[in-house]
Amino acid sequence: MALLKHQICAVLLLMEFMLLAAAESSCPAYAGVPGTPGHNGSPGRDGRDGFPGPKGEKGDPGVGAQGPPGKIGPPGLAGPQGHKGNPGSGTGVQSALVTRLQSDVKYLTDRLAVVEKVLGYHMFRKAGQKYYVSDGLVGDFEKAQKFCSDAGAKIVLPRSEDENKVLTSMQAALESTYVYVGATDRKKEGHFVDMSDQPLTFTNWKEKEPNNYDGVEDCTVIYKDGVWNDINCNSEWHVVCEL
Ligand SMILES: [Ca+2]
Ligand SMILES: [Ca+2]
Repeated sequence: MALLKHQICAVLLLMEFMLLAAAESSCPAYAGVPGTPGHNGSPGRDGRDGFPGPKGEKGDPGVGAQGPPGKIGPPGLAGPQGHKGNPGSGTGVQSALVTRLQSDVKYLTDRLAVVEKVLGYHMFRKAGQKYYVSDGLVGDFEKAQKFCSDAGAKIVLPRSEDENKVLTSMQAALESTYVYVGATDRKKEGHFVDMSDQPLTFTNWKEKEPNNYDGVEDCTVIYKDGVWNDINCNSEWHVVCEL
């Protein structure tokens, strides 16, 4: 009996609760009479700092006058020694290189001009830095001198044993008994000089030559065997020039 009483009470309480919930959600509310405004409250505490704002625009340059220079400061301490630098490439090195290249170009240009001239002759031989050239011309010493001078050259004159051998081989190719050599003693008997009136630095006189035979031998020729002989300048022999 007591149990039934408790169950009935629980059901009644549940129904009351459901009626109250339904009333909260579906019954219209009625506004009461507005009350009087309250007094202002006390100021709140300071808030936290805000985030930084965006960066402003760059300002105009100042117009103030430049102040006087300051005093020279004390010398600083010497720093540690630096690493070894790369090879320099300054204007001094470049200038020296340009000068060297210009010199090389001039040398090659001059040599090329000589070689081109040499190629215009019937026969030529290289003797050191010189070239011996011939067109097979035969004439007296004056004619030989003019022929070579007109070619911008001089009558051949060996300056060493090697050059003398080159001329000898060329003489054999020309099938010539004699070839004029650019040495004379026309200005001073017995004193042979080259075509620039300079003393000879190399000679290859045949034994007992120069002998100025009959007192008329002031010019020079080279034999097939390479030895030299003074001879009459009016006799005609092969002409070889040197460039
Ligand atoms: Ca003589
Ligand atoms: Ca002689």
